[in-house]
Amino acid sequence: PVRLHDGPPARPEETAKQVAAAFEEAYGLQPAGVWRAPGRVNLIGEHTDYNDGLVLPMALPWGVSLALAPTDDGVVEARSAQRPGEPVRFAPAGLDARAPSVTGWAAYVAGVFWALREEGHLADDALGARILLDSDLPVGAALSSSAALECAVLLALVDALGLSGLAADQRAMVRLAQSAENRFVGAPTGILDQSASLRCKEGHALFLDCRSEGARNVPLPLEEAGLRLLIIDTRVEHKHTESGYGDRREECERAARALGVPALRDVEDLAGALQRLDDPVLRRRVQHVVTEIHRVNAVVGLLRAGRTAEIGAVFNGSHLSLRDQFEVSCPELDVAVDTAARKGARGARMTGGGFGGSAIALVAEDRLEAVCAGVAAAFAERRWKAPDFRVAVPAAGARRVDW
Ligand code: GAF
Repeated sequence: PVRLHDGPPARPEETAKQVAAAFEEAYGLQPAGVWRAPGRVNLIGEHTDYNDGLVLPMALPWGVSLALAPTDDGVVEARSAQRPGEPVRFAPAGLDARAPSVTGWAAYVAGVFWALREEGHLADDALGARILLDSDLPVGAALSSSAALECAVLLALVDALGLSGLAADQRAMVRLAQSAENRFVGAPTGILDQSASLRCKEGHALFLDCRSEGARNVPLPLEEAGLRLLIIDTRVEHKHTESGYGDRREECERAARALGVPALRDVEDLAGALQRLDDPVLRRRVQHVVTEIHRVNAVVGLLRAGRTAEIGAVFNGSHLSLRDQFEVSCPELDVAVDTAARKGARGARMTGGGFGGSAIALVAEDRLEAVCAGVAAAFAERRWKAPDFRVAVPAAGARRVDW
């Protein structure tokens, strides 16, 4: 039998207690608190966020837990349980986005300090911090480990420093975390991941309009419908800083300019728009974005009507569109999706940016074992790395965790 990844995730309170103890041991002082920000899967609405479109993510029970204490020595020292013996130090007042001196995982930490200073929230040059973090999210699996890290740092600072204006404004928090990623780390992402990490609710998906930033928490009663949401991590690492993601974004912007609309969200007559574009590549990109936005509305409609199992068919359509029109899938994602469907999943699709990472499959409880076994066998036949399986439930957004 195929074993699911490590069983259920650790209880956040248990993790918080361990992270606080590790913090005290590393720094010899008490943290001001422990905060936790989750990763996400996007149920539908892929590559629509930077086209001002609609998305429907849910937060995962896996995430980044982080202990923090502010200091007045002007230095941030950060440690990660995943990189023992590698503390990173930087002075927030000396950070420069044009000449980044902090790289790797710590760039996401530094990016948040940089963005807070840039927006005028951290004027004091003497402000520093001690940070210790622990993550149970795989890196490069398209489950949003970077946004979870940014959001954990941001929420911890907002809370520990009493930045009440920001604390009361989730949209501003999202934009700040996005600016850390876009302008400091250099990955041109939209607002999907940070919104999911900060704004999701337990038991719900987040129906987000990326233009107005208005959002609703939509109930997602998977278990009640006898369904499981399976995450298949292909273990092909994806990165947003590499060219594919930026190229797609640029193609969408070019198509919107050619069509004379502010964003592809504004294309009303798809057939007419396709006729007006000469470039077949741009036609494919537009076809995906416009139909994907319709698919988000379709899934929300089905959920509201209590027809939960039927969202699987819409997942299948989304995957084909991402594979053939937007061209961001890869052989491992295609095999995971096709095999899941053949073994009885109600639907499956790649999730996140693509070019590797994870697929999601909606599976009836009694087909779970067969789907996992089928996908594992299909990967083994091709001599690919064994995929990693997790069953996800819609979890809470970022919060302080007391124990
Ligand atoms: C990545 C990005 F970070 C998101 O902003 C979004 O564009 C997604 O890819 C594709 O839907 O996760």
